[in-house]
Parts: sequence; structure tokens; C-alpha cells
Amino acid sequence: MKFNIITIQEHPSSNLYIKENYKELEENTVLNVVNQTNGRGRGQRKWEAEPGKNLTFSLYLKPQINSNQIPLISLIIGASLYNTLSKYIKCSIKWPNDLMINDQKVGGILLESVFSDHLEALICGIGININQINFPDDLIIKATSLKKELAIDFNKDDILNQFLVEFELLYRDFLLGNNQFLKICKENNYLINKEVYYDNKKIKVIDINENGNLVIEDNGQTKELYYGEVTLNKVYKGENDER
Ligand code: BT5
Repeated sequence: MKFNIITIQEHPSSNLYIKENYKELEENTVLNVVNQTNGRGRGQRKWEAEPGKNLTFSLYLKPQINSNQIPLISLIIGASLYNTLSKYIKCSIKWPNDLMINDQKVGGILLESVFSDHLEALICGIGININQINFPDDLIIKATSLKKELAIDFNKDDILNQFLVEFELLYRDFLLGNNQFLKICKENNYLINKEVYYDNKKIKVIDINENGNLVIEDNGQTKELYYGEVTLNKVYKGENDER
């Protein structure tokens, strides 16, 4: 598996670039944007990145999988990010798409897909805060970066290359029908045993199951939450804590 890295200086969004150009790109292209000016999160949310300080890139994948397996790719990326960042610092995976250091977000994942009668493009956008130490007011308490935590400058290209090594291992393993990534997600589950809000109800997170769904306890009953079905936007601390 060869990842072909293309770096461009400036673009509104690496995901958007791939969406508009994937027909001309090779499968497994990595599009790395140095200054992403209008980064996107899920729904209408934005991904902020100070020019040149962070990694904002997207992978263009074309796996032969069913649409119900797509959320697993988010977990594979989460586990690969965990394997990359945990060499430097203690971190954990917040299902389904965030990387956390303590209680702050250091990375986010945005999957988008293009379907015709089959999956034409799976666009996996990844933002990792690397050398940014000042964040806008609305992010000060919820965002962190490697440099903010460790007070050292990181080489972004090194982190990208290390991520691709980790991702290749877990993605290949998955394409062979295995799920090494799941163990990593289960063992480093930021939400485990936490009470979170879902649908304005307080629920408790128990596990992540074989299908990559979040197992929760709601009023004494065990249930599963699917990717995309919910936004776990309040980790319960007895106060408002919107993402
Ligand atoms: C995500 O969305 O976390 C997915 C972020 C994906 C960003 C990458 S960068 C490369 C690629 N190209 C794109 O255009 N996007 C992808 P979500 O779970 O919806 O979280 C978004 C929320 O995270 C925002 O509403 C903010 O509260 C917060 N946020 C924004 N920028 C952040 C940052 N740099 N660090 C931590 N949190 C941030």
C-alpha cells in the first residue's frame, strides 16, 4: 500500500479538495493542506487551525466495504492516531471521532463518502493540533495541542508519516477481515464509565462493541448507539460543556 502525499499551501478544506478532485487522484492519496482556511467539522461545525501550525489532511480511500462498515474506518483512524500520539503523551479516543488529552480535544476526524452504486470515494479528514498554543476564545478550554502540553516544537511531517505507518497496519489488518483497531479503541476509550448526555438524558457509557457501536446503560437498560446517530456533546461534569 503506497500513500502518495500531496502537500498544498492553502485551501479552504482538504476534504473539499478531495471531493472535487478524487476522479483525478490515485486511491490512497493523502492531501495535506498547510493553511486550511475553512476547515469543517461534522454538520455545520468548523475546524479551526492557525496557519502552518497543525496537521490538516485527508486520505482518499476506496475500500470495498459496505456502507455500514464506514464508521469502522473512523475507529481505525482513531486507533492509528492513538498509536501515533501515545508515543509522546497519554491520550485517549473519544468515540466516534475525537482524540483527547486529559479532557481536551487534540484531534478530530471527519468522514465523508461519495456513492454511486458502490463506494466511489471515502474521504477521511483528519485535524491534529501540533504546534498551535493559542486558541480562539471558544476553544481555549476545550482544545489542546502537542506543543501546548509538552512545550516542544514538533515536526509535522514526521507525525504525518508516523500516522501513515500506524494507519497502514490497522487498515490492512481490517481489509483482511480482522479488527486489531477495536482492542485499541476499547482499551483507550475516553468515555468508558462516564456519564454523558444523549438526547438530553444522562446515560452511562459501558463499552464499544464488535460493530464499533457505543454500548451504554440508559435507565438500567443496555443499549447501543450507532455512529452518526448522536452527538455526545456534553460530558457530564455538572456544568454545560458543549463542544
Ligand atoms: C471534528 O468535527 O472533530 C472533525 C474535524 C475534522 C477536521 C479535519 S482537518 C482536515 C479535514 N478537512 C476538513 O475540512 N476537515 C477535516 P466535530 O466532532 O464536529 O467537532 C467540531 C468542533 O470541535 C467544533 O465545533 C469546535 O468546538 C471544536 N474544534 C474546532 N477546531 C478545533 C481544534 N483545532 N481543536 C479542538 N477542537 C476544535
